[in-house]
Amino acid sequence: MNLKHDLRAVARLFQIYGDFWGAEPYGSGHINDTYRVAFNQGGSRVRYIFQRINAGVFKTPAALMENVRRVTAHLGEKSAGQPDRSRRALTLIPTRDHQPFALDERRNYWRAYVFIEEARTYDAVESPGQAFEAAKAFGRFQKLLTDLPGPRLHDTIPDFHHTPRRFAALEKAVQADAVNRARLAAAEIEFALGRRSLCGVLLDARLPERVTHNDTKFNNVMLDDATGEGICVIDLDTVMPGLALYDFGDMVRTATSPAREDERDLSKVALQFPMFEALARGYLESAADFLSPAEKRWLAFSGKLITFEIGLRFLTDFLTGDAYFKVRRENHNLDRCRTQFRLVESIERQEERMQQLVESI
Ligand code: ADP
Ligand code: GN1
Ligand code: MG
Repeated sequence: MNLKHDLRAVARLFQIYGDFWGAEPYGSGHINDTYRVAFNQGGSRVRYIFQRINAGVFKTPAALMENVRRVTAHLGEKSAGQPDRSRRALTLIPTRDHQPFALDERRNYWRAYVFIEEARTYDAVESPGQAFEAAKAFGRFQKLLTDLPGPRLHDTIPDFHHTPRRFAALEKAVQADAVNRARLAAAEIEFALGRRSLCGVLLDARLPERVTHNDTKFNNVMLDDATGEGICVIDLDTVMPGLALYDFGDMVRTATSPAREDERDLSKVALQFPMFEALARGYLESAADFLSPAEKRWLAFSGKLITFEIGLRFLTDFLTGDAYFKVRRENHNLDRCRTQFRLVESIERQEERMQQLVESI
């Protein structure tokens, strides 16, 4: 296979023994370049995940990797002694000079992880059972990090979930209309601009800062093939100080509708109440004892806010020429925006019932 990068050369930078076997692009993330890389170690095939960190998105990769190193070490300690320890937290492979990341000749930043076998991610949720397991895993992730020793983690992307600033960025993109696409998105622009009042609600609610994941989309948790358990939370680039509700909100965004994020048939996009119920129950099973009453009060709302926020980001990226999210077809970011806004509408119709459910748990 013809790869963009020389993975064999990259592999030599890490403390991995045995013979390079092969590498292939892997996963469907929007940000980094991910490869599955195999080695022959004593006659067995052993696999790793290699990732080139997107330096356009992450301006301080060394600080980011410092966060990842601290967080994975802490989670690893917490699962010490458990049977499947190396499948329950990401394990970083150090470089030959004992660093958590390597720089190649072209100044690309690379990291390597132990490959988690017999588990997988899903781009769309298939059952309430999956939603429950994913939410329980993300809740546990937050809980295990409540006692992460100091100092405060780095902000890998400042204001990542600052919805009012995301809204302002959209307004600016609409005004500039740099690639002449506003005419293709008139309805979506109107939808967004009409909901300004949503943006500041959580910021005004005076909720506690916690260590949060900030990108808890459904395909960022691995489900065990045999048991279905949410065995490992992955994609730790945005683990940083944040609100617990950002994480719950992103679960609602990605694990209540069975449609893919870029589905073009919008009739498939809707919040399915049993999925929401499973998420709320799964999340609260691990997080209820550390969440404050105020955080619980805004759980149902957070889904609408984060869905709206990511919709704003897709729309902004569409209007500015797809500089941020990877796209694979024409109008891809507009399609993604449309599913988000359709889901916001679906949530608006069910909000009261969602709120009642959360209060009853
Ligand atoms: P991105 O930031 O681009 O979304 P991810 O870290 O989520 O990148 O990785 C992309 C995909 O690679 C994931 O959805 C998952 O399927 C797979 N993956 C990532 N890390 C591992 C791992 N340690 N073991 C097995 N699969 C992994
Ligand atoms: C990106 O890396 P990935 O694909 O898991 C993005 C998230 C968005 C998501 C939308 C660092 O997540 O914030 O919610 O796409 N990550 C970053 O699918 O911007
Ligand atoms: Mg991902």
